[in-house]
Amino acid sequence: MKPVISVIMGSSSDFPRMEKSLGIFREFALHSETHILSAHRTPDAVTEYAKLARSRGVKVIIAAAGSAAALPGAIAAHTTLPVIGVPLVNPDGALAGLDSLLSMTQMPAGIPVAVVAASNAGPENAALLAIAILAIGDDTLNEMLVQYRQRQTAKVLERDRILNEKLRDPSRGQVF
Ligand code: AIR
Repeated sequence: MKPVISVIMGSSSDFPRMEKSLGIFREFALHSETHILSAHRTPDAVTEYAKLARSRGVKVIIAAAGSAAALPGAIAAHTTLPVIGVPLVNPDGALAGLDSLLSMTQMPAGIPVAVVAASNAGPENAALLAIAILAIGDDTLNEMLVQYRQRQTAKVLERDRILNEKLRDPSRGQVF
């Protein structure tokens, strides 16, 4: 089966955080492909990948990088596919993720990159946004997204119930 979603990351050091996206795709039974490609260290490979992705059947590209995170923009420059940037924190960096966030959100007019949260929520939200894009033309996938949100809502309401139960108990210890 051809992968419809692609997850590209700038370094193998990004993988532990991007694994979350892959887990979401497994949950939705979506076929994705994953590569390590760097806008600066492997510029020709990034260009080649971006140019061929659409003809290979890819529909959405997630591009994650830390520091001088040119990867989503470099990919977007060579494809009309939607590109979702995930700004990561480089633990060896000095700017705590502000560098990658600004790199991804300052694209020039004409070459858009959608950027998700600059936090631990980023990889999950990138996957969910990619799925939402695919779900525009796929009712089954959309139903799975609706159910994902329903489970999430139920979890929060359950936490609320537990919280209030504990708050009513004067002998309570730590609430959460
Ligand atoms: N990076 C790699 N090529 C260009 C950039 N901006 C990013 C990686 C990673 C960070 O630099 O995405 O988040 C540090 O990479 P490494 O390989 O030194 O651990």
